Amino acid sequence: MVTIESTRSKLIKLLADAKESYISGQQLSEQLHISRTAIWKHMKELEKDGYVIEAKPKTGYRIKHFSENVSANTLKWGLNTSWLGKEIIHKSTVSSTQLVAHEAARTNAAHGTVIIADEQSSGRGRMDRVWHSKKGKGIWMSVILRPEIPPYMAPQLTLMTATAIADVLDQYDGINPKIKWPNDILIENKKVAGILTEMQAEQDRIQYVVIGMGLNVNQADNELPDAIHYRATSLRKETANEWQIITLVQQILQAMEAQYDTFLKRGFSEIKTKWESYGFRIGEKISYHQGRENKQAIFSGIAADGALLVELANGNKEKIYSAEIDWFVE
Ligand code: BTX
Repeated sequence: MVTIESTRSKLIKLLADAKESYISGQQLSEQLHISRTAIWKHMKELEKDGYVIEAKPKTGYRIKHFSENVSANTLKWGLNTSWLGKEIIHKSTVSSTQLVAHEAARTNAAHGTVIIADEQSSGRGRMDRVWHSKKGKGIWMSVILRPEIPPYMAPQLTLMTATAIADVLDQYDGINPKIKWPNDILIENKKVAGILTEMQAEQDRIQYVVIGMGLNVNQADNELPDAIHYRATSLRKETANEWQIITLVQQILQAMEAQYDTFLKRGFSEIKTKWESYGFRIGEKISYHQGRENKQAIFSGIAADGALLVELANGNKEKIYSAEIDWFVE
């Protein structure tokens, strides 16, 4: 089935590939198998979504400016996935994309549905901590998954998502992402992204999982709140560039879909290896509290079930599921 969206995605790709040159209406109509009038109508729709298109009589069309307006359309056009983000719900302001996602999942939203907002008034982290989500400055997004895996494996999805985001950031020069177990992404020891996985499950079956991710993109130094200023960063702060939110969202969804498909087909081991290649402080000494005990051990990797693995001074290995970890012990 050829949908309007896939036609429009192909149209954008053709125009993008042509760079500065014009492509004639005739050529576009032949390649997309639609009439020249239909091409013209698609161009008008693209303009409504913020693209600037130049139409030159007897010559053709070219894109002068790609849209920077985040909308369900602009996110979908050019998105190269087969199931993730086929349904995108974009809102300008929400309390939390997690809440919208839970609501959508309860009312049967499909596997792979994405909820994204420009701004969250009550963005949340783990254990009801606050997640600052300044308008238009970052990616505040939740993904609904319906994985056919037992509930105990759900934490692996958090590690998978962190690895996908790290993979995307790692492609860019000057960005060296690290993942702080289990779910924070750091650049130069400062948090640039966090992931929050929430699940609705019965004893042995997952109904759905909502994976929320927050990525600081275009905040300037003074746009990160005082409370987190010294522990947080944004891509703009790290590179002194403005970043394209649409492109980053598309890259993250593409990476996440690929990792998820690998995970279902071949299990967790490839993701685990990749995660470990980004692991913050792997091979180094960390200090942690378990109950009243304060322990020190070498962080040696993650276990197949996603737990943190440490090696004690006596050579014994131990799994840690939740502990207060002091990452910065010398
Ligand atoms: P977390 O509990 O690991 O991190 C929360 C902590 O991170 C806060 O207590 C604060 O110290 C710090 N923090 C808050 N906002 C920021 C920020 N913008 N950048 C860096 N550090 C910050 C991590 O939880 C999981 C966060 C998930 C956020 C996404 S956004 C889309 C989705 N909707 C939603 O409400 N939450 C998720």
